[in-house]
Amino acid sequence: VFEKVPAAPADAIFALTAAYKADTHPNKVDLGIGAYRTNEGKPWVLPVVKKADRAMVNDDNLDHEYLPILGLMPFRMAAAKLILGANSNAIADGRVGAVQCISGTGAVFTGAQFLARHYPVKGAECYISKPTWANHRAIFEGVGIPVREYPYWDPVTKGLDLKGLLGTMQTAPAGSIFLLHPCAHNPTGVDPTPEQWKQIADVMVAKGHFTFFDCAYQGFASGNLARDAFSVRHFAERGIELFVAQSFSKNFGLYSERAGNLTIVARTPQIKDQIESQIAKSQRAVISNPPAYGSRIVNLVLNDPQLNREWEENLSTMANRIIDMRKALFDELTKLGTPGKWDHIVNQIGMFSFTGLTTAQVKVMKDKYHIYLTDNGRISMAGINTNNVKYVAQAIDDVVRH
Ligand code: PLP
Ligand code: TYF
Repeated sequence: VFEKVPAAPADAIFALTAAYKADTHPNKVDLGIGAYRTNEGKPWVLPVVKKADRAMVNDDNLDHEYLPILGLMPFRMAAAKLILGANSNAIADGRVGAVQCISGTGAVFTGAQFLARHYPVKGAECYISKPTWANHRAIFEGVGIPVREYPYWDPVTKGLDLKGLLGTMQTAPAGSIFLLHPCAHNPTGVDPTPEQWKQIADVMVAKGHFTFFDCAYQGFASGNLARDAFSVRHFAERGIELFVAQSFSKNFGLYSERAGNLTIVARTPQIKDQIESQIAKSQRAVISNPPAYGSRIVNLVLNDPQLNREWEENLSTMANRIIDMRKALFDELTKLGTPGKWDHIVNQIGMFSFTGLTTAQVKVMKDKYHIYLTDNGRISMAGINTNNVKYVAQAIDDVVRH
């Protein structure tokens, strides 16, 4: 019955990982998928996660019963507090909801599906940054919300196109949905400054747009949880209703455990309850109830002051290694006198750097040097280490000169 079904293209990022793994060249480098690596190029189980893991194994009170439909209650509350801050007025008012989801991807989907069913602005479209994480378009279109783009990356300055962004926000029909990255923008590594966030919030309020944050890198960007949450907290303090999708893949290194949360800041406690009840109804039909393992680890760490401190140290380890590698790559390019300006490598933030390399140059990086990065010139900084930074810089130098 399915012979007419056309084959879908493979996911570009996961295909890149597969190509890297299949490559037998001794100097190969994986700068593709956004996953943290140690200086030895290995995945890292955070020491604090190991500790929480051991505590769980020895806890005879834990079992494998189903979680509630909306997930593990203390995890949901801790996640909301993490992003909004312990002193959040919205939390004190009782108008913050939270839903445990299948990691950040599931949280974006859950929020998008709710909007598709209940957002009251007829024909509202979702604006995503140009460029953005490829899944954003797929998720919103998948639930039937048309997608448009707002300018974000300025190829000339290799920084933020604030004028373009604000201009599109101004001209978009009132009540549009805007998907924003609160920190460590994927793929560009370019974030608005606090002052720029205030300007963005001004326009969002003036136009009555709906704010949907997708936060996949809290603590991972700067090593500081509050600094990375500035945008979300600023919007919430101004009384803006919003959704925040939270992923614990990167900041806890829990990629495959799918620990995530959708935090909901509603206008009143009653509206919060209405939203949660509808999401519970939808969630029941998609996953019935979320998985326990990753959320239990996050919950243990967030609700224990000592473990929480250790987690922040682990976050600093990751953030600082990446910041060091930005500097190292920049220094090597400077030493080589590579044509062009490269300070964006150190100015960008988070997991990625948007190098400005063209698709043709990326192909040479792959074919000649066995260095794997996405076609848009994005490199995962976590793939760079003291052993390969010279090699990567020499390859960039070569492709830029030819
Ligand atoms: N949103 C952005 C911008 C991301 O970069 C990612 C992945 O890295 C995610 C969401 C979701 O990831 P996950 O589903 O693993 O939490
Ligand atoms: O952009 C990246 O590399 C990360 C990892 O479906 C990722 O965000 C990529 C694709 C995907 C899930 C995670």
